Amino acid sequence: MLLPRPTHLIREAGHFALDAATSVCAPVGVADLLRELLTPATGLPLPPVGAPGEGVISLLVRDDPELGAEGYRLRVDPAGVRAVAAAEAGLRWAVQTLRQLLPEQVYAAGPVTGVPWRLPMVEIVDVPAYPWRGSLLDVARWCHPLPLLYRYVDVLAMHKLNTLHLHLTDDQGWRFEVRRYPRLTEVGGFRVASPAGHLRDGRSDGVPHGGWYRQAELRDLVAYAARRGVRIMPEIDLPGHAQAAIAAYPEFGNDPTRQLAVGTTWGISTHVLNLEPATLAAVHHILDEVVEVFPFEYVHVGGDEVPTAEWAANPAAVARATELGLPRVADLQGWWTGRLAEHLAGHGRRTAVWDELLDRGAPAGATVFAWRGIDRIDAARAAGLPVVAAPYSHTYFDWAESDDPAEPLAIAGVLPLRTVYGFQPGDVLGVQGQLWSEYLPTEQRVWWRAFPRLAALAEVGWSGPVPTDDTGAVPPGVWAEFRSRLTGQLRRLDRAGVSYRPPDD
Ligand code: TNX
Repeated sequence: MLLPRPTHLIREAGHFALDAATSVCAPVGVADLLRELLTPATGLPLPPVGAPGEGVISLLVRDDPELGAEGYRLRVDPAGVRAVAAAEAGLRWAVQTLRQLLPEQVYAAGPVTGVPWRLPMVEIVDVPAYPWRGSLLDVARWCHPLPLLYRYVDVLAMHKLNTLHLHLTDDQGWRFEVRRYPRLTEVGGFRVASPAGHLRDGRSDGVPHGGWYRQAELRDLVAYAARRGVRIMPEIDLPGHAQAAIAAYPEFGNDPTRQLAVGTTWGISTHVLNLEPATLAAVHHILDEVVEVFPFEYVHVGGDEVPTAEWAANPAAVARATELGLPRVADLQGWWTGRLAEHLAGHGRRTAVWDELLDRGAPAGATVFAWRGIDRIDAARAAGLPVVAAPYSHTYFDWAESDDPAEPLAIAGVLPLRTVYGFQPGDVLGVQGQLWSEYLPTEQRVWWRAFPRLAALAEVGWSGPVPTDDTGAVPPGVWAEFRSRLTGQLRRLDRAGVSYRPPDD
């Protein structure tokens, strides 16, 4: 019934029935969350009460070394509910578990009558396998509206996923308002056209697209997510995938006399930032505003797919490489990213980067997002760096789920649900599923590609990888057990009004 599967669960005979008299004893934020999640459908007021007792839902912070930062214990019996956790984060997950223990109608946005709001009698101890359980959403390729981002946060929290990685900038759009550089969004937020069909077809839709988020809007989203235990990691992708920024400020590029347009095709732009002190200072200013809006400890500065031809042709860049004693012009990327990491460290922040930095001198202590295959996970670990496992082979949900020609258009590749569920991340900080949005222009497409695969990855991240057979396949019994719980989870999504791709088997 529960997804992700809890570490220990004992089901006993009996129930606790919620009614108008049921009250809640919990830290204010946790009690508010419980009401926010249960009251709309149940209509129950769930008022606060000062002490635990008969008929009370108690959610309490108690020292408990076994539970770590996010674990919780939960007991439901006919007299009430008692959950404990070492921190409020664990209590928030306990709230999500309580919601899953109720009939699925609790996920409806409005009142549902005629449902017995009963919790089964259970004893649960639940501690996540990995501290980083993330989902990347690319809002640069298509500027998805804020209501989708709010729903996305809700659904991450339902799956005990604790991190939303917001990919805010790319060649085709800059979505983060920067007060000091308004053209980043005014110019960089809009493009004149997008590819029609697949990039390889070479057609353009001729339709302008654009948009961006105000800092105040993002702050509200961050606060909403925080109430649900979801942290938002911003990504400002630099110094490549930055054509939108160079279109806005040609002086950031390698030829300040050239006016580029915001990208209108997908792929890898050859245009990258220059490495001049003035541009570095501008990037520092941009990051200063990023950290004001996003309190999360990590800031992702990208670093994927950075072509170096423009640096090689730029005498200033070549001279800098020589002056720094760098053997290759490409190594300038490591040096430059190191300057960003230092700047972020000055703000008390940690730097996250894509795994390309491993080949170009990753900054000391940077957290590596390994995407170009499983071997990149090992490479990051060998370099002594913390790593989030995000390999395309198991976590690229922009890939189609099957090779059925009827699948909606996808970038490349096939990633079946079973492959995701069989993922063995190894000894890493955690896992993350990627929704690059080149081919996800609408909310419906986003959900189609996100679920059910994100549910499978959430379970890998929280419950730990499942045993696989010699061929790396998930054994039939293990699969069947997951599938039956997944069916229940998909009913919850139905009630929440979230669509998904029906599983094949
Ligand atoms: C590679 S993954 C990219 C993205 C694309 C993605 C499409 C990564 C760090 N860079 O720019 O959207 O492939 O699958």
